Amino acid sequence: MSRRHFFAGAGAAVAAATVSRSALAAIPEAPQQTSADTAQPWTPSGVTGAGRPYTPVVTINGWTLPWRMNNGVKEFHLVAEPVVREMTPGFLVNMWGYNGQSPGPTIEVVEGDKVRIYVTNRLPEHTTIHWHGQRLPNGMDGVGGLNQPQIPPGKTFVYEFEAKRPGTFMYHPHADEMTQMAMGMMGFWVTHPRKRHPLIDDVQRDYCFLLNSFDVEPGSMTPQVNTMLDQNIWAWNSRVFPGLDPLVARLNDRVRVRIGNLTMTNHPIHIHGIEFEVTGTDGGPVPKSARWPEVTTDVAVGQMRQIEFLADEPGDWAMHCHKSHHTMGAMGHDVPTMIGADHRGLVGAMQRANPEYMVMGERGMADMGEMEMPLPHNTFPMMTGTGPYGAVEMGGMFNVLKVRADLPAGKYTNPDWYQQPPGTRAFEVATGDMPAAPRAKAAPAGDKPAHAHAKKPGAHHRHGD
Ligand SMILES: [Cu+2]
Repeated sequence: MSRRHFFAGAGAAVAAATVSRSALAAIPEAPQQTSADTAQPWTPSGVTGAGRPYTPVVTINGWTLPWRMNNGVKEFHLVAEPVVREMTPGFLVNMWGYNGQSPGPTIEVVEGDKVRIYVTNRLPEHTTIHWHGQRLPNGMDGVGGLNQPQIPPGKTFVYEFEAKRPGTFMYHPHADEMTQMAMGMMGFWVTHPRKRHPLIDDVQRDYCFLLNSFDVEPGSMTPQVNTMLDQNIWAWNSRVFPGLDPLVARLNDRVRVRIGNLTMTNHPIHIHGIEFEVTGTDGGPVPKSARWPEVTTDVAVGQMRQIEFLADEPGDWAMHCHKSHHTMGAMGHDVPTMIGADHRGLVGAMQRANPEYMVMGERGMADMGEMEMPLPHNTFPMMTGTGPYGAVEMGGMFNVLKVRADLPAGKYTNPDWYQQPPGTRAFEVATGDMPAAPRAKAAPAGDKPAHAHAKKPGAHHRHGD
């Protein structure tokens, strides 16, 4: 899964700058990740002095960057580079990221750690990294032009600071941000407390993901970077349902989920079946007196929210952004509402002129979930995914929290669908035949025909076209 090697490009850049062989050897290796699967927690082997044991964070469809100790400093090597990210099986997108993936690997350290991060730029343009939320020397804050010169293509810069505050952070470029973040350059950062912290509870599961969005024209492979608000792909860690790995928990585990928003709009993140509290933000742990129970928390642009709950209800619980357009795949924005419109008599006439003509949405859009319509190459359906009872009719920012009594402690493997105890599922009662729902009256003569409401199969309209 994880392929580790010395990064040749960095060596070439440094060698060209006539640095000695010993300096060359001083650059830590840059592990690469080739898989979009959720990596098992990474824990250093044989390393002492790493602080108290902590529950490692699990990055949904991501991984944690291995480090090495060098004279008491934790050394990391990030490589900014073009990557191909599988957003869901069958849908590949050209992105920019770090060490083979977008988002980049999660950086996981302990409060008080001295950290040295090598950043090699393999992009076609300059970049920097800003360490969102960290207390650090001004010259390490990563705003190109303000705090440091830009990192030119082919060069390696080093950031050094102490991870002073425990908490939930992220990293991203502060150079040509619009382009570089629209292309997927971002990553997570978790600093665990060194000792027992009055506002940071022990948890059995600790998950993290970034909210991100892309504008990828169906059938194409590279995001449009100038799109301000009309992104059509709403993702967690550059993955979309049904490509997202579930959050799994053993019954009665205490679970922490860390969420950061690097899209251009807010996302009300909602979990079914349990209540949670916001226990921290990128500003630090929330005082206990300032916490209240929620089932939805809004994560605004540039914010991070750390939520915690007791997984004390077994089942397969939906977890999703509550903006319903964000739980859909690449879709059209200018499809008119057809609910209640009566197309009887129209379809036959239209199909004589255009055999592909079909009516969509007359009874709502739910048919879309099961409709096997031809799609352009390299995209994913607007509503998709299958559960134990049929089409889930979702896409984008939708995932499942799987709580199981029989899940071994510390295991993150994806269990099968929940077996509901007999008699605990919504059921049908006999009512006899009900009259059909009323339809709109036929339009009076002279009104415009409904042809403007038709949509060819596979056609993807975009807002603003
Ligand atoms: Cu959303």
